[in-house]
Amino acid sequence: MKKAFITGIAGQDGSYLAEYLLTLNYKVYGIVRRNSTCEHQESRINHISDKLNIYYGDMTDALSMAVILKEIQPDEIYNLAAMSHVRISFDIPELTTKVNAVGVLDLLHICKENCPNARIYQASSSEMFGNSIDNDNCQRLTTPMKPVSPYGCSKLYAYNMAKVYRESYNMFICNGILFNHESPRRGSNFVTNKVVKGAVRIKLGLQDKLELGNIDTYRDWGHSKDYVKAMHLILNHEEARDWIVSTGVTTSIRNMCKYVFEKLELNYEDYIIQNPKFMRPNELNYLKGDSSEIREILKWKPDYTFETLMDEMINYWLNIYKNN
Ligand code: F7E
Repeated sequence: MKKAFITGIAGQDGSYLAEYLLTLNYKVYGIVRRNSTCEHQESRINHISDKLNIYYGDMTDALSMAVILKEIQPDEIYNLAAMSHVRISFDIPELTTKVNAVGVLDLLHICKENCPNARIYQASSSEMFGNSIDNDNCQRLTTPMKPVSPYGCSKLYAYNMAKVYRESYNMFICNGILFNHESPRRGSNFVTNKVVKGAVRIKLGLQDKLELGNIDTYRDWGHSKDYVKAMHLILNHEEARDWIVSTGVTTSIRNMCKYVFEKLELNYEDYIIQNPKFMRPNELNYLKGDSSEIREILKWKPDYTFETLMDEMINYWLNIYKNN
């Protein structure tokens, strides 16, 4: 039985990955942070909690991480823990750096000392590209990385450090550069779930307006369930290298709003208002990833389209509110 260790196991990606690895007969371990209100902390993994091995841990606590990894000796490590909200990273840049950058350095070094043969997946992000874009309007591994947020900078540090440890110590470390990926389990302060939840609440008469920031940016949105399968393929390939994971389809936030509201027979323009509170000091305007390598070499392809992803999220929120 292979052993997998997941940081961020209680998050959107961590919970889908844990489910997927259980179906592949892995023994799954993970860490969760201590939280003063524990009620909702593990809501995404409660349904499989009896099959998981969960420890308290934190990316900023290298001592506990070293003890846990020495004991478990995992075959595969998926580092999905992060302070993942780009706008909030402007408010808490230091914590963002400690968790997303220094925390990853600690993890890599702990692995080098305690479990050097473990295969390590680092959750890298399309936010590392900033506003860099190739002539064909795509981002790929060779596109210059010029982040425009504390979050993007922290992820770029970790990305480079993962490569340094791979090349210096011959460790099996891979970066998956994932473009935006969503699901009903997405936090509702990210734009897709915020819009879907808000539109459903408006439809049901529970809310009048929806306040957003800049709706003229573009994102390449996939489904988290498809993307965690890519993570597993990446670690099980013969070569340790970096990959782009994306749909190759880009949609503006405005068009996403239009789609969601129209599905609910509403006109988005009647309900959306802009609030500077949700604007960022600097913005990444356009993302569209070229994932041809992972499709050709690892035979990965997403099952969901933008439309089926949004439809699943709409139905999720309709069910939540209709059953309460
Ligand atoms: O924003 C705009 C916002 O917060 C998308 C994370 O998973 O993907 C995610 O980062 C766009 C931006 O995702 C609101 O300005 C408008 O242009 O859903 P988001 P993100 O910043 O792209 C990358 C790949 C990651 O790695 C990150 O961890 O939507 N927008 N109005 C808004 N965004 C939010 N959150 N809230 C609004 O009210």
